[in-house]
Amino acid sequence: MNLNQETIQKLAEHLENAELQAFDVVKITGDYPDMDWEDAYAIQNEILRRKLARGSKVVGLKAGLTSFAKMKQMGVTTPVFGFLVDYFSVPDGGEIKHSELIHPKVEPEIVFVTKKALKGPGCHIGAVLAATDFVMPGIEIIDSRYRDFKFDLKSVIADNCSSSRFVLGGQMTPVDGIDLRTLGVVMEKNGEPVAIGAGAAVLGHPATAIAALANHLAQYGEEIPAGTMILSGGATEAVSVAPGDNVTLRIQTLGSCSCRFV
Ligand code: 0L1
Ligand code: MG
Repeated sequence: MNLNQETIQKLAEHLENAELQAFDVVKITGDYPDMDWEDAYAIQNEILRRKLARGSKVVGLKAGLTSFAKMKQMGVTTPVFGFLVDYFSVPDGGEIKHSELIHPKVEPEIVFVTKKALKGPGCHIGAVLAATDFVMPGIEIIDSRYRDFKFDLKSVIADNCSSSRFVLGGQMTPVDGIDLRTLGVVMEKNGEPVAIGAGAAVLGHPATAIAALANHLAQYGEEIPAGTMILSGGATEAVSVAPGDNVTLRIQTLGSCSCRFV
């Protein structure tokens, strides 16, 4: 690690204030070019610690930047991982106040819920599928705290990977007998398809993103506990939304979910 604890706390407060008060900031590596990967996750963990201290609960985890479309959109080559807390959750068909966010975008995701713990290193898609209770559709609402979504990977990790809100819905679908790679994904904005993809867009198979998360946590001696909900990453590029927009995600076999920006 290159940053001291005081700096980590200061940067966590800075980024969390930007999230809670909905203002944008410039990427933090501009002022702290020596920040390393451990520092980036330490800042993210400090943001989590602050939220837990105020009574928030962790309700899931996420993998981000897992599709080739997203990697290309953001100019990066590696996935990132973050946490989801209770107030990020929006009911299916629910409203999201655009004014509480900075510049939200929506992503269509295949969501996993585990029934057994997953532990790396060496976690692979076979282990993930065996440990999956069910999958379902999820819309992730990302809202980078960085001006115009301009960042580098370390800045994004520190910012909890742009996590902001999510909507789950559709059918709780067991993975036996379905090929997650070939499931069609259609995201509509105001009734028009705006992003179209398939499960394989996420690292070739969306379970790969869950295995990557387990292998990432193993570096810290942690695992994915049984009963964890995990967003596997956008299957297409993220799409900007404005007040008044209705978003519906349809995933073949898994059903649909929706939300409205007000
Ligand atoms: O969930 C995601 O793929 C987002 C990761 C962070 C980068 C971004 O804001 O697009
Ligand atoms: Mg995402």
